[in-house]
Amino acid sequence: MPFYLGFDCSTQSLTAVVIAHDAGRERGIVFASSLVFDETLPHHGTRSGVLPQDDPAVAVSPPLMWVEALDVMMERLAGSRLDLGRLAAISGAAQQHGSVYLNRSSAGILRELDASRPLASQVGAALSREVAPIWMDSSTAAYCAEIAEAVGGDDEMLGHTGSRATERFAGPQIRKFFRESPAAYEATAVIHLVSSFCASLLAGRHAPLDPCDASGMNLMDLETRRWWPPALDRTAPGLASRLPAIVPSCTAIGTLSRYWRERYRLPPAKVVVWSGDNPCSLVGVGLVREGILGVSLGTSDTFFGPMREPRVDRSGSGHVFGAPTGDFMGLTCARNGSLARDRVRREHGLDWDGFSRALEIGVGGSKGRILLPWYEPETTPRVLTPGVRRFGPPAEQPEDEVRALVEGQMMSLMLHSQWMGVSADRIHATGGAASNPQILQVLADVSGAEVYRLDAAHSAALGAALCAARADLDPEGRIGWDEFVSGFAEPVDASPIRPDPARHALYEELLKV
Ligand code: XUL
Repeated sequence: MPFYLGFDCSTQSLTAVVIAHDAGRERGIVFASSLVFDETLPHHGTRSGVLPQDDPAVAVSPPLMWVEALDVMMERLAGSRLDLGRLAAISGAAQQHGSVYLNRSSAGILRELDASRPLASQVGAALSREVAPIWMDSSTAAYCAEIAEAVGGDDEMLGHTGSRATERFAGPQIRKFFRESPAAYEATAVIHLVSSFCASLLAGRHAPLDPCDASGMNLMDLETRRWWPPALDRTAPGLASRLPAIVPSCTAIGTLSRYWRERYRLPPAKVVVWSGDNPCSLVGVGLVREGILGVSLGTSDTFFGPMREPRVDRSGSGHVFGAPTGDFMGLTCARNGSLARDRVRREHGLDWDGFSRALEIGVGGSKGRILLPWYEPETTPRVLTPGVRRFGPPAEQPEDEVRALVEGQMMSLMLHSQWMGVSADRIHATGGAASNPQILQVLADVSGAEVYRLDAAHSAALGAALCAARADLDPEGRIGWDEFVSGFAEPVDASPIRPDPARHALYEELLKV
């Protein structure tokens, strides 16, 4: 049976997952390994994968760290007991929005990589910028405003690209580079996202982007899945000739270059276009048709799901990206997730068991109390002045406050995801707080959907491995995605958490409030 390799080059680590898949019933994960950049490659000087800066708004990482990590991970794979002769295709996911800048020698350097020398010692000479701005950067507000105004306003940008001009997106980052380092921009021949940069290293030539990751740049037209000329022109001169092509997701774009075949005795496996981590996670947690939504309950809470049509969030806080299935995905992120749950828990002197008990004994609907926990400025809805907002009668017991908080969070997530126009009968929940059944019960009651818990530890890398398999086994897409991912993205518990109809009716009323 063939093997498929998926990487996930995230902010803090590189993960590799190998699956066995032949489109039949026998399938599964046969290898998984992660390396944490700060620990394995400390000489790059990163903290949590990011280079320390004086200006807190600036977030950059060294691309050579990702290059070296790929080399180390391939060595690990080659040293494993896996029969890598069976490796048929490779793809990957990467943190979205980060941009990598390469010079005119880069095409030759990628083509001529010498298998006797480490990758990073050769690729350094291909960069026109030593650092890559990443998704945590928030230093481009002025450039976002310039670009938005020049294309005809935020609504125009939103309507075409799926997001308003967004600080962490690659387009505004590119404009900042062009305006602040014009000579270095001039010396730049190709601008990659982290995903297409990594794919280029594997294929030994400049790789294209897929529409999912390209939609996180404020440069691609969602309808046509092509670069949107007005945005290119207003972002930086000569940008069209510096961007990679866009090809459909799960497309084979070449074969593993001589460097990898000679250095690690790997076969000439197909290299499949890489994508962003969120789109790959969508596949990795089984969200392959409209009607299933995902909720990731972590430091921040994220609501995401497939959409057949590219509907956009006119309020400007949600994003629409492409999905690897060829559809679209909506994503809404609330910053005050576990952060707020932890604050309320500590304020009432509760441990997590106590927090769960409080949720259990509290009354559904909290007797009309609603708590909006904006301890930090909030992205969804946009709240610039932080502070907790309370409505209804004052809390008498800790459980009043705990329930009002979790209900407020879940109602807010539902309300601010309505723009996706997706009615979900099923929610796949992931993230640390998804191990708490009482929180998931509130989610089920508020949404009216059945909630399944999924283990998403390696979901992006798994999604990428599934895309690699898809490109090799079923490039025409004859097998339904549901069937293609079954056996991989399966719920942890056999039975879901079901909504209570009476409580759901109550929340429908409260949502109006
Ligand atoms: C999504 C986003 C992050 C990065 C992190 O818009 O900025 O989720 O993809 O990896």
